[in-house]
Amino acid sequence: MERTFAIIKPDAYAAGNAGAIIAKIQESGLRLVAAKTLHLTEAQAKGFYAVHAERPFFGSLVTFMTEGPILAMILEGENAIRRWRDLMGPTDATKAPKDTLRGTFGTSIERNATHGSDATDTAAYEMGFFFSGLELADL
Ligand code: FUP
Repeated sequence: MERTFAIIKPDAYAAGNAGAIIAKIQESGLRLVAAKTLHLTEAQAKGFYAVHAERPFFGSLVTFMTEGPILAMILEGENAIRRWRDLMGPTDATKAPKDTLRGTFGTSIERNATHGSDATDTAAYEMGFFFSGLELADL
């Protein structure tokens, strides 16, 4: 059993697509362990994406991620990290297959609807960034 961290990003949340994305999660057999809506501050978005701080798209990415509310989630299942990334599709929504979440709900490489951790170490870090041990006890 594995857990991963997922976000419904401001574009998909504002467009009213959170419900459809959660339905896809549940159809896939992944378990929605925890979820909360929040509106990231600039400092929080910069902290979350610190690994990309030197990249040319960093400023624009932070502006996008703070433009409105997001839904932060923890998903659980066998191979949850891989399965959630397969459901999302590739980073660039314009190149993502139409049966993926990014292909369906995203519109560009930046406005790509969803986030998912890419490995066990980043999943652990990202879950801890958004959720406390108290919130996850007994889930
Ligand atoms: P992913 O793991 O698919 O979310 O992609 P990355 O970790 O490479 O990138 C993180 C986020 O940065 C992407 F979701 C969108 C944004 N990004 C851009 O805006 N432009 C780029 O050229 C690459 C990534």
